[in-house]
Amino acid sequence: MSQHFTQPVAQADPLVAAALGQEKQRQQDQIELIASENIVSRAVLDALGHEMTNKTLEGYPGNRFHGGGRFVDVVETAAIERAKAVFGCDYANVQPHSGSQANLAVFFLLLKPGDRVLSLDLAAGGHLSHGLKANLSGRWFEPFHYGVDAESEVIDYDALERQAQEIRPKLIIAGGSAYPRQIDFARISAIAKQVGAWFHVDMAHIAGLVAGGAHPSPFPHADIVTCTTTKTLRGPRGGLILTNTEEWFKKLQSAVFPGVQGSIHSQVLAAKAICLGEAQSPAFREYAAQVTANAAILAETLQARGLRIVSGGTDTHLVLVDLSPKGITGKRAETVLEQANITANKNAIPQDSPRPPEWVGLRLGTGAATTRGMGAEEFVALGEMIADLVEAEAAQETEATVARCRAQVAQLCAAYPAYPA
Ligand code: DSN
Repeated sequence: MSQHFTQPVAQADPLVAAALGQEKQRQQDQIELIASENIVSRAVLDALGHEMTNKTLEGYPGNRFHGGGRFVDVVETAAIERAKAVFGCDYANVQPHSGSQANLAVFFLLLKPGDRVLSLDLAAGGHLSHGLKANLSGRWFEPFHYGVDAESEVIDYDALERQAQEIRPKLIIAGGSAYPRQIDFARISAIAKQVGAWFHVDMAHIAGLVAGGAHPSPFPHADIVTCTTTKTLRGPRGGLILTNTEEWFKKLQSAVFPGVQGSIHSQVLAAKAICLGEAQSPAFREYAAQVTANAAILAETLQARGLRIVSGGTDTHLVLVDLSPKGITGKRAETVLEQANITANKNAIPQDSPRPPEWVGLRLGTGAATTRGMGAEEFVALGEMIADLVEAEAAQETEATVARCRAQVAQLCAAYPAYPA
């Protein structure tokens, strides 16, 4: 009998099985501080590995282009209803395969090629799908970017207003990948209305904080909201589009399918439904509050050790460190942290070099380690270790510090396991 239906990956493909096993072990052995990552529940993992992956469907629940979709209809409908309940909005499309796909669908819905878009500058924390020249959004539309105040490193709303009045964009976007402060959604919405622009919030990074009540919601200020279901929302890789605007909804459905996507990822819709169900629980609210508390403690600890924190702190899960006073790049810090089994990433900071190897920012996020159960005490310890490692790297004397931190990280990982072996 063919082993197609029975053979586990360990026998079917030893090379891939080894990498899968090693990745699982890496996640157990390293403390994850990449701000866009998290650790999903066993239930989400189960859905992602489910036979539902075999099902091809286009269209929407009750109106598909293929037969046999009744059980996928159940999970897609659950995901839609839960997304609406979690984020307090009237309409949700849960099909985008990623946050970038969700943003592309919004562009397709609202803009014509060549229309002007005003979004947060990448170095100030924006996202490449908001009009980077190398991205389709920047190639086919006309992007302009607003930035942060040079002193406070918080969005300069007065400058944004002047810029919007001057360029009259069709769309203003708020949100991104590395902005650590709360965004004044009401203020940007007022600016958008003043200049006749639509207001789009990409809350990819903070969606879990919004869901858990640890960050203000972009509703009712935004016309349209996108997010990923990864990151602080702690679900599978994928995107959501949310709105209260009834007259757009039919067009939005068409903008996603067949506008920018074909068939759905059925098993991912099941995982999205699960994570959105989890986000409605009291435990999720506690998690979201702990994520922001941990980020504040981490920022304070690093500051007390003499590291400069961009904007002077954080209101979210995200802490951005400026390493320029220490004379090292983000890449060097990322590398020495990884030697000690702490994972983070180099990042641009406001006014940074356009060349990634020269970036002087280090981006840290608290979602994944908070999910493992780490709290204030552990984040103080992590802050101390990061400061020690940065100092050691700056002094080019890393061996002893890396060995000590590695041992301390091993203890933390043993105390807060990710998944059972
Ligand atoms: N936008 C990238 C990040 O924030 O790391 C991936 O989601």
